[in-house]
Amino acid sequence: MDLDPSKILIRYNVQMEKAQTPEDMAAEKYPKAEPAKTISKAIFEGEEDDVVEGLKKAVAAGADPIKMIDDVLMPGMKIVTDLYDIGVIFLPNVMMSADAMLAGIEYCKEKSGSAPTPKGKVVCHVAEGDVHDIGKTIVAALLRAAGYEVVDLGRDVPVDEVIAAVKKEKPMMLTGTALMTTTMYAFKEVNDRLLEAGIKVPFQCGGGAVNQDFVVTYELGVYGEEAANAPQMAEMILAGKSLKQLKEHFHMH
Ligand code: B12
Repeated sequence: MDLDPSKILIRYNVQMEKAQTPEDMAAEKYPKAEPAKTISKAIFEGEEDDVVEGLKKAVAAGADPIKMIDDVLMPGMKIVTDLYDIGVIFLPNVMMSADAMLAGIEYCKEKSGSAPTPKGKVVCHVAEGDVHDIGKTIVAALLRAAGYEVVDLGRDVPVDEVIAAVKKEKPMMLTGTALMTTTMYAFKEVNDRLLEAGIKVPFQCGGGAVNQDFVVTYELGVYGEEAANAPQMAEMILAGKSLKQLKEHFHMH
């Protein structure tokens, strides 16, 4: 019998993966419609100018710049992080893509023209010890775009600084971002210190490391899965919803 074992002992899925370049794999994930396709490709390639150029054309053709953040820029960035997660591309690629996406967000913010009187004040920060600030930057951008004044404390913010800022600014809401399982515990400390000071501000927490199971362990915490949940929660606070109602809305039971 002239059987060739190399033809039998093949995992076709592995062979497929090897034959594809990262560019091919990204191309398969791009949305089919324009301008999302061109802009997603520009994000993947880290081409800031092309991202902004694509947005300019879309806005000139009547697209809502704020909707472009949610509908085009965020899904475009997700393609990049998904490919990073399965080991197809590496950190420098992610960083370049994030910069291109953030340039797009800046452009959309400028184009939207901010509301004359802010609807309320929100303090945003990244947990002490954590430098991952891309998600926080998106959260702050969406809040600003939705008409809120944002006091952005930046990344790796000591608990003391968060407490001092909340006392000074008296925000309607506080946000926290943590991407590492080691840094998210700072949120519990912030919670305890706020309660000690008698401040019951809703504290929405998100970021890669954070999940609902963790956030429910501290009283002021409300879990936020996506950046878009931040302006949604701010709207609910304006509408008079209590902390309990916010938790009921954002937490799966
Ligand atoms: C980019 C990146 C970096 C960049 C960060 C640059 C920057 N300016 O942010 C650099 C290169 C600096 C970096 C450094 C490190 N990193 Co890093 N990094 C990443 C990476 C690839 C992407 C993170 C990211 O930006 N995602 C995109 C953003 C948009 O997602 P996001 O923040 O989660 O935000 C989304 C939601 O969560 C939500 N959200 C976020 N915050 C909030 C808040 C509210 C209120 C709401 C409603 C929603 C919300 O909104 C966003 C969009 O919807 C991840 C891997 C991954 N795939 O996630 C690793 C990762 C986070 N890094 C990791 C590690 C370990 C490190 C280092 C320690 C590496 C090292 N040995 O030096 C250092 C950390 C240094 C430090 N002290 O912080 C680990 C963390 C592991 C863990 N679970 O603890 C990860 C998961 C990689 C891994 N798989 O191991 N990193």
